[in-house]
Amino acid sequence: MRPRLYAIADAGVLAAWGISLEEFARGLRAAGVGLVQYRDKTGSPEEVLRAAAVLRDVFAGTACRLILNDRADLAVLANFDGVHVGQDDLSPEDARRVVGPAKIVGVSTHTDEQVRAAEQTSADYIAIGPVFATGTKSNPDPVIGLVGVRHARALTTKPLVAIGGITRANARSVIEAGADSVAAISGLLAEGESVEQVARDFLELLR
Ligand code: TZP
Ligand code: MG
Repeated sequence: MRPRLYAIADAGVLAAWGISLEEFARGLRAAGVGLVQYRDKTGSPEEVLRAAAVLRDVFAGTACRLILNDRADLAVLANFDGVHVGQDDLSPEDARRVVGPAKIVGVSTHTDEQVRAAEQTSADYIAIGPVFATGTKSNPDPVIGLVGVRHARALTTKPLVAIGGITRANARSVIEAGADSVAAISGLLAEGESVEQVARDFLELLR
């Protein structure tokens, strides 16, 4: 299954918007989002586990898969469905050793070379980006554009997730460039609109 929308709940972004994780997650759930990542670049391990438990509760009884950013060990402890590693985290193979064969391992890539390398691993999906300029990531890699998505598509048959600056306005073009899914962080937040409505819009325009 390759869900079209990969919603990322980023602790820092939610704090900046003054939205609780629970409220955000309830919006995603109401919209029927099928894949959610929790990303916290500053929290302690126990804080991350507490947040993970909130997500587990909100999505209980749904088929939504929950992925933890960076930390394979905490993904297991939180009973999440998988882990997402970047180029500076555990390698996909080491993450796989921690989470086991049944869980999802995703890996971030930023260049053709990294996509080629990720293709040779047991990663279940490959994320490529930043597609567009993003204010969410500190020290982002160079923007790859839709042409970078097309390159990545040609280099892997694994599910391809595009990330970075993706909004409702450009999401369709990213899928047309060959991505299976679009990941969105700040693109899910819009002044005066509910998370549920924005997520519903994404799902509708990506159908
Ligand atoms: N990896 C590449 S860009 C990015 C990550 C984690 C941040 C994307 O955030 P946004 O708000 O969807 O542009
Ligand atoms: Mg990481």
